Amino acid sequence: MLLRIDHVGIACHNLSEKIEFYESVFGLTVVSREINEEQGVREAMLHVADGDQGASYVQLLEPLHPDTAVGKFLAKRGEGVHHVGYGVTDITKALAEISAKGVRLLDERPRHGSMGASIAFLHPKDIGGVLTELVETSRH
Ligand code: CMX
Ligand code: CO
Repeated sequence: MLLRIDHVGIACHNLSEKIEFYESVFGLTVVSREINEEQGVREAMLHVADGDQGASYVQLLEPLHPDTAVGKFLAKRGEGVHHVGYGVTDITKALAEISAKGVRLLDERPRHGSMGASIAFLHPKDIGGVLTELVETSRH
């Protein structure tokens, strides 16, 4: 069901500073910068690698407001890994299969994610404390 790790989402206070850090320490390149009002984030995707099943990225996330998913996470836990995003072929099918196994879906239907992808989140409390995102990219 899972094709690859699409991205690791990392919560930070200052997106520009964190981008510069990842560029200078790891030599990564920003391929997309977006504001996603629905998710409450200003974010950047930095390309890590290309594989048979698609590319993988680091997603840097800065909250738009304190009262957002990432804003609350930062206040509680500070900067660090926020979620893992896995690539899937058919997100609607994957959600139905995962839900049937008793895992709570935070999104019953896919939403709009970075670079035109369809995304949906699974409840961290049902995945051993890991906020988990499914990603169906717009191109395969
Ligand atoms: N990873 C693991 N656990 C998390 C978590 C995370 N990222 N965020 C919250 N939790 C835990 C909290 O620690 C808390 O646990 P305790 O009750 O044991 O303290 C519990 O979940 C509830 O947390 P909360 O602070 O009260 O927050 P909410 O319940 O309001 O929201 C969650 C938590 C996961 C439902 C919400 O953050 C959500 O819907 N996330 C999905 C959307 C999202 O994160 N969007 C931003 C990224 C967008 C993108 O990737 O494109
Ligand atoms: Co993500």
